Amino acid sequence: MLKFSKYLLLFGLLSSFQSLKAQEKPNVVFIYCDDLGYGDISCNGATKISTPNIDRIAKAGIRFTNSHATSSICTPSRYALLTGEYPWRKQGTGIAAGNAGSIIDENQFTLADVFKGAGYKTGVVGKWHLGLGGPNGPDWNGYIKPSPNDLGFDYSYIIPATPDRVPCVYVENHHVANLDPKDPLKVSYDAPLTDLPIGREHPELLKMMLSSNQHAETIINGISRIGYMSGGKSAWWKDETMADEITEKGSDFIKKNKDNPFFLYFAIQDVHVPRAPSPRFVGKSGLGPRGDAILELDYNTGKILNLLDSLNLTENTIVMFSSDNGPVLDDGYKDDAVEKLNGHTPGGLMRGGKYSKFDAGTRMPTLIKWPAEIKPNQVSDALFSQLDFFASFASLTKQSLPQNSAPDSQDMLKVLLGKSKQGRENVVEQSMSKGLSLLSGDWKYIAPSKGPAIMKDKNMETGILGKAQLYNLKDDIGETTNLAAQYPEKVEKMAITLKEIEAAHPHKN
Ligand code: NG6
Ligand code: CA
Repeated sequence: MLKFSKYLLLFGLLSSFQSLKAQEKPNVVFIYCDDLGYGDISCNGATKISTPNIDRIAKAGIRFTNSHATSSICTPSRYALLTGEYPWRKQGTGIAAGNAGSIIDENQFTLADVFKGAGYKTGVVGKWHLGLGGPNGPDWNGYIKPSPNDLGFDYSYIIPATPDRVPCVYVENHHVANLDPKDPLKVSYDAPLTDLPIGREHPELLKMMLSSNQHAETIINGISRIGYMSGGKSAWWKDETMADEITEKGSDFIKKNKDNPFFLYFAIQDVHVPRAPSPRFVGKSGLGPRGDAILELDYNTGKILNLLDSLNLTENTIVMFSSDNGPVLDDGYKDDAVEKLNGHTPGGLMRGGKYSKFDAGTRMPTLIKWPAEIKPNQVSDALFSQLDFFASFASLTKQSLPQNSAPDSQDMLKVLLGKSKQGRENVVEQSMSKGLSLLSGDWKYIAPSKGPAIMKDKNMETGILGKAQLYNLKDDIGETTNLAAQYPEKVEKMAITLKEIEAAHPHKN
């Protein structure tokens, strides 16, 4: 009997040792959406739209209420996420053209490298928007380098820039996917390439009408885009199947790697313009295509969660959910986003949105679950930045970081696991107009800057020009009352802190 229980004890010890081992290397799936606002999901208070699958993540883990992208636009936020460096430290991190060269240096240590160093298989599917190839951009018809595969990812299947920008093709690892060499792909952001119609000349060919001239160039799939392209027809994407295809590629990556630790950066394009979700969702939200795209996003989030369930991976997989910048309604296409809003508040209680200096621009929906380690149903108001995933995952996977890498990332592992609510002391927010703001404790300081960002959408103001602004977010989360004149010392102190942060780690290249 004694012998038997001894074995039992030994067995118990061994299995707990093994599970501890496994928990050092949980799988990580990071669902990073595009232009989704804090208030766009029902677990953050949306009442006009329901997102039950996204809410599953919140229920099973932590919902963060004060977590930030570094910027209110895409490229810099994604740069910061993958490098742990404030994007404004480096030149050329603004919204990237579709033929831009790689913004991340090939020898820069990335978030994917952290996981790779820990023995993970790493993959990115979805929107990249960080440039490809050398300084003159990629060779679309040849071997593309650097691609994400040169930046720490073992596998990539990406939209090179944005869905509203050419080229309208996917890049898989180092090549344009499904390209027929007999029909080479040409891309230009300067000169029109003459053989394909362009939106501003052929509105009769458009299935999505334009609300401004920003997408008035090459028409692909009845939608005109930013930039010119021609050729490569066999490789063209179809907007209506894009989310399904990305989800399928992500699912394939998970299935293929189910027996080893993996990191999947699942950068789904919803709910960026052009909003052309699958017909399955059209008309279903009652809020027009933007709402329908949110339903599509929720559905595909559910697909990923269900896949993890069916593969028995849920327990030891971290699922994180966030967005690259705040919401925008009318962003150049007539898609009823304003007309059918129906009282929905994409930015939650915050003011502003995409491009903006106000908090809806960078305060992001942020959810995390990891059943093996994180207790369900938590809400955390800790100040967190997407910069911090880098150092936190290095800490989780016990990786030390090379010198000068991820200079702005802080180890917030305890916060991410719900074991502490002691977040950052401060975070810097960047707007489209490159204006910087500092959030610290209850206070937000917006530095005077030349501004303004382009903003035609009257519901999403961009900021006040030329003057310092100070808001107490505890009393005034909607940033309605500028207290700068009332607290000049606070303004001065925060301005100095911001300058100090700016000067702290010059970009090294
Ligand atoms: C802007 C585009 C907008 C969108 C955005 C990128 C104009 C006037 N506007 O410059 O349509 O493409 O860039 O969005 O061209 S983001 O989410 O990738 O930052
Ligand atoms: Ca975006």
